[in-house]
Amino acid sequence: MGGKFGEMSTLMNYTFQSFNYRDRKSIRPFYDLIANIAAEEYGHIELVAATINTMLTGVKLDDAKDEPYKQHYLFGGKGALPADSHGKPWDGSYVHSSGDLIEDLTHNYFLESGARSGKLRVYEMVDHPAARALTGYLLCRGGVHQVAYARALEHLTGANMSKLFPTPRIETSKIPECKPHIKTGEHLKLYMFSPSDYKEVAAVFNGKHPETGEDLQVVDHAPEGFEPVDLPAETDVFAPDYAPEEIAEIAKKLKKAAGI
Ligand code: MN3
Repeated sequence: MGGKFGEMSTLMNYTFQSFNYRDRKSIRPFYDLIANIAAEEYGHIELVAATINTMLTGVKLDDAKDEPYKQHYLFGGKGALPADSHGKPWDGSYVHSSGDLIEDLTHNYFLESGARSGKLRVYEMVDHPAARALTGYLLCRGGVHQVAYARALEHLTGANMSKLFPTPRIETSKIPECKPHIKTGEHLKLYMFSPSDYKEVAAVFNGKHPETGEDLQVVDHAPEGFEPVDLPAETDVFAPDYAPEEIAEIAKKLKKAAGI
């Protein structure tokens, strides 16, 4: 999750660009776009972490000997870490926040294009159902963000990014795990993470989806989400401890004392 084109990078690029955004009053619609996509990316890192934790559940340490990234087991206790697939830590130099809106939006379009290419390759590499479900969902949502930055640039410069740089050329609808999300319109929606604060995003995110020709939509609430899966303890790496029942007993006593 911590590669140059991974979810840590999309989250932190849009977060810093929105924090650094000046003259918001005059050019608010583009701020609203970047800030809301940043908010969604926070959910994406949680989702990737949940998938990594799911995939590492029940893996024997013996089987991890040949893994290229052993820190998942040795340091991470079968959990996610902000590093790429080789174990190189995520790096703040992956953030591009230049102070020039058109430069940043162009960077973001390129970032989402690279992210989509990476996900398509991951999809081909894996057969674990959790990994494929994850890539299916993120391809769908990353596709929306790619379209969003393309629309922003089109409004500002007239350049049709989807025609100028049509990459990757594999349509979202070709991936089976994307189909349930396309059915519910997830490929068309940009979410607002406040019903009242970001209404100007509708001035930028509009028009037709370049792949399907359907109308793009702004939705005035956050995505629904789902109940997180409570994964079992992994006692061979002491996660949460070699005797998790002792911690559970302490938690029980603390709750009782707090009247919970
Ligand atoms: Mn994302």
